[in-house]
Amino acid sequence: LTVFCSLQWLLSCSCEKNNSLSLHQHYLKNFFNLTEESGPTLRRGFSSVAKKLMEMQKFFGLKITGTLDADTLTMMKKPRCGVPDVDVAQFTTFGNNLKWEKNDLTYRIENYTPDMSTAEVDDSIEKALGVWAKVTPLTFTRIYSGTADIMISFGRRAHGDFYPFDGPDGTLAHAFAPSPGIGGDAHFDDDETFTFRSTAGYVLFMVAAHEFGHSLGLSHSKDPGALMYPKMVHQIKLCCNKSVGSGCKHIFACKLKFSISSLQHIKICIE
Ligand SMILES: [Ca+2]
Ligand SMILES: [Zn+2]
Ligand SMILES: [Zn+2]
Repeated sequence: LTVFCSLQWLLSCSCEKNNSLSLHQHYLKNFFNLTEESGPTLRRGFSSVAKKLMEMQKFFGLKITGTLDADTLTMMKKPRCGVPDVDVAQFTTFGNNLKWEKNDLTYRIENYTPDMSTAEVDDSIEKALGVWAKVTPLTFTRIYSGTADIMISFGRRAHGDFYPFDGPDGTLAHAFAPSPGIGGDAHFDDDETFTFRSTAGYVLFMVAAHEFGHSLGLSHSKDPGALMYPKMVHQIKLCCNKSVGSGCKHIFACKLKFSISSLQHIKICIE
């Protein structure tokens, strides 16, 4: 499956096998704020690409080599959230601990994915917001017209902000930290296959629960078990495995248990 996903990812960004340089620079630019002027290696010390590689390797707990080794490349090819792992000024204000100045928030589902029934999407979104309602003083009220604090939509490629999606796999979704306008909004890449409960596709509930963490001002966690870890796909697998092991067919049929050291490191476990 990993191989298949990687291949898809490569194809979707039209990077050729011998063109891994642009692939990794693209990744570092998107998620670790590699800037355009990163040209040839500096006379002394590390190039900016090497520095960013080390930053990335540190974030994901890889061996810090500053070079594009196999483990690093494998990590780069995994499907993930589109929000950067480090604070990136131009990507509004992620990681700056922004929060809403009110506790009662509204959300609106603007459109639907053809992958699921509208009832399944509604339910997944409600449950995903419910995760946060359980562990914060926040409430989420659905509205059906006008502008909500959290506007939820599915789109593909260029979809009205400065962060176009990338086709199947790669980036699955992104969301904006609390602020007026686009702040709080969550966008899902409709070139993905989202699912309510099957293992074929990305479980919308899990992806949405992660994205809404950003909608509330949280940035990524380095803890691979945390809901806010940037590679969301692991947790889905973890939950599926656990649920199978405990004789519980599906996460929605199980009682969700939360463990929190801080909100950023919240974990959803199967009880
Ligand atoms: Ca994608
Ligand atoms: Zn994220
Ligand atoms: Zn977007």
